[in-house]
Amino acid sequence: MKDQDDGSRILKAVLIGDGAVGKTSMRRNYLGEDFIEGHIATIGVDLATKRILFEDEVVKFIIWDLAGQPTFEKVRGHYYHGCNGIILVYSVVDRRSFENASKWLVEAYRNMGPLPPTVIVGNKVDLRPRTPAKDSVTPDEGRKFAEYFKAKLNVPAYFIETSAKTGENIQHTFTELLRMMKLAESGESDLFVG
Ligand code: G3D
Ligand code: MG
Repeated sequence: MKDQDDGSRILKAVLIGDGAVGKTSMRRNYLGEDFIEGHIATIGVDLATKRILFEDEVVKFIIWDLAGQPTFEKVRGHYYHGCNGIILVYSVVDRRSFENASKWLVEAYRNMGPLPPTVIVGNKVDLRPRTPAKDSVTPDEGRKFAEYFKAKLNVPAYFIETSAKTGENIQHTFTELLRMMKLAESGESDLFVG
């Protein structure tokens, strides 16, 4: 899709995952201070947009940030439409958010059909050393989930662990998603897990 003002390419991504896993923090860390933000309070949906320079091209990048409350599922469905990419976030120190990750993908699939490129993110890695092993999610578990999902739904998927607190791998997460979204748009999409 093209922007009507300046003809630049528009890429839309949606951030999904349980509440408090760090979706808003990741987006803010990635975009820095200089972005336009909107909030639809009634349904808890945030929207941020920024023009970025990616691979020598100005791209209007729109990030939808869907609230985690299951009650809003019907309304949320609307926001999946037309999305070019998904960032699914769980917290590596909240096993429940990892167990719910597949539910989020099922919801996305229900609303979009075949899924666009997806980055699966285990956030809050800075807290793992202080968390009992039984409560935390290992990189191996995350990677296996991403591999399973990629094979089952035939989706370009990439797995990464981040910290929105320290900034570890945040730029990389969004850059990888942009790269996959551009590839998918030009029909050259490959299937891989990082
Ligand atoms: P959400 O948008 O997914 O609901 P938020 O999550 O971005 O609002 O983050 C929820 C809480 O987790 C916030 O703490 C935020 O600061 C914290 N958080 C997010 N990412 C990280 C991370 O990588 N490491 C650590 N240590 N904390 C993180 P508060 O206290 O503001 O509720
Ligand atoms: Mg949020």
